[in-house]
Amino acid sequence: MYGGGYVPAGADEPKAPAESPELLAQFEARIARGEKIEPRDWMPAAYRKQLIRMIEQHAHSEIIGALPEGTWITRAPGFRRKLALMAKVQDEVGHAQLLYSAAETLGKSREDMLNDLINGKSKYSNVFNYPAETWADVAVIGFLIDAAAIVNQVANSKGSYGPYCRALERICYEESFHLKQGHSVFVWLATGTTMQREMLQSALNRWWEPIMHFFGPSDTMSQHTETLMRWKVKMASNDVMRQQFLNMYVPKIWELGLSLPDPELRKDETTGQWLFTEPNWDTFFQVINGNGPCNRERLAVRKVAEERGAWVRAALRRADARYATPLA
Ligand code: BYC
Repeated sequence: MYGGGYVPAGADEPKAPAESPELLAQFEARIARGEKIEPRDWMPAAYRKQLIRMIEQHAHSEIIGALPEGTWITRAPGFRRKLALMAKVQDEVGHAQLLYSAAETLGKSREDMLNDLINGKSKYSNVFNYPAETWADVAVIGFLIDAAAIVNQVANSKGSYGPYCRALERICYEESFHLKQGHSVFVWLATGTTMQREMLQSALNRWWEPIMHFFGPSDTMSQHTETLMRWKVKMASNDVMRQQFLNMYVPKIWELGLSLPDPELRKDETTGQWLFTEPNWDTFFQVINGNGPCNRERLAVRKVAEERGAWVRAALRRADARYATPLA
């Protein structure tokens, strides 16, 4: 359903027709009609390349994203919280599985994707380059980062590439559980002792700018939005998604008596748009290009995991299996 990247050796693989204006027009007409593009359908090389880039980054974000919360499993306050967090972190790794399978249908092997992650060639979400300093960070990640991801994923699950959309639909079901888990911890701390509230407020202050960055650079700076929206890979621009998030979640934060570290943040009732201080985009580009507080540590952990797991992968590999060659 999601994958299908492997084909038996010697399978018949017809050569894809070269790109032509007619094929491109037919492809774009299918997208305009709302049809899903499937792995063996003709697609322009640029569509394939963009999808690989985006799905691969998304998959990496899930496995790297398991790390900050993962560090709190052993320290969760109580058995119920520990069980829920363990299940949540495990789900995130499962999401990576779904997404790597979806990206494999486009012709890039999982091994190449993981190598590109470890050697720093591929990006992953900015937010996972920050430490989870306290238990309140787990609340902020589970509530607000999962909420931000849901805004992005619900929209893009209506997109054009079948395997990615189906993976996103399933991921969203699980993310709604994650959001409940995060919200429960968040409300517990917000309505707890003074010390708990202060810990939550401090986590919120630290995470706010990374969360604003999460949706990507503002539309005037975004490189890929125009192409990706034309081909319905992205169903809304970075700014539109950021606005949706602010609209849905700022009131929920304020109603708990918490503040956000942006004096300009307010809804303009005449336009319905949220006004906010533009986050520092230099910081964002530093972080996504390897210079955030935890980038080196995150990749080092992944590298060790890859090295230690090599014998398991070797034991499971079928000698006659190979990756499908892309059809376009
Ligand atoms: N972080 O042209 P733009 C989760 C890069 S995990 C890092 O606007 P695009 C969870 C961008 O790649 C869910 N890099 O890009 C897991 C591009 O660089 P390259 C994570 C970013 O693609 C565990 C450059 O900036 N969600 O929920 O049109 C625990 C220019 O940007 C970011 C996804 O991965 C960023 N935030 O739009 C808890 C969603 N933003 O590639 C929770 C899938 C931008 O040219 N991805 N860049 O070198 C997307 O929807 C889109 O790729 C983005 C960016 C909206 C993020």
